[in-house]
Amino acid sequence: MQRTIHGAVLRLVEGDITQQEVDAIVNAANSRLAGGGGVDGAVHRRGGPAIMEETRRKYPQGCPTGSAVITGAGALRARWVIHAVGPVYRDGQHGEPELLASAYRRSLELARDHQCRSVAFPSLSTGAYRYPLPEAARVALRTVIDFLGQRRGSLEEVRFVLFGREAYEQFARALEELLPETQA
Ligand code: AR6
Repeated sequence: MQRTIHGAVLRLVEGDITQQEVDAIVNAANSRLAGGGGVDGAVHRRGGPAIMEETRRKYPQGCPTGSAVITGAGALRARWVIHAVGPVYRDGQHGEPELLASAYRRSLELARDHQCRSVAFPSLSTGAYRYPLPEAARVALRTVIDFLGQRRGSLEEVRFVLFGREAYEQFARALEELLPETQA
């Protein structure tokens, strides 16, 4: 499924973020940038030790929740890895939507600032951090749509790589609500 926003493509695919051939992939990191499971585990396993070495060297203080940092991509097909830190979901009343939107926005800014034409995101915070998928999908898509609408810069494609059919369907439903096909 895809939509065009001010000439840029917003695309939803089902798949594995580490296999994407894009300028930058986004990692679902933690604020210590310490590595972990899920996307983070896959990124460091497939990308090799160079990514963690660079992360430790450049960002020894870690990265606050709602922000992101960038490194090279080691053995991955992408050129860059953007390590984004989404919020741990509690009840939705502790600033989670704002922090999640901010993690996406900062990642998009980093991609643009590094002249990326394409960037691929996983669904941040919806695994170990337990953000409910339908709500997370709405926040994620709205943030990307706003960004592409306002200040696209170099970006020609923003891709969401959803892990499994269910995640894909949730994102597809949210995108259809936000940008119905007839208006796209
Ligand atoms: N490609 C795309 N999506 C994936 C992949 C993959 N290879 N693997 C999992 N997902 P998570 P979080 C989906 O837990 O919730 C780590 O330990 C998954 O189904 O990776 O932001 C970090 O170190 C889910 O929908 O990230 C942090 O401590 C989504 O990606 C913490 O987990 C995000 O799941 C971050 O938690």
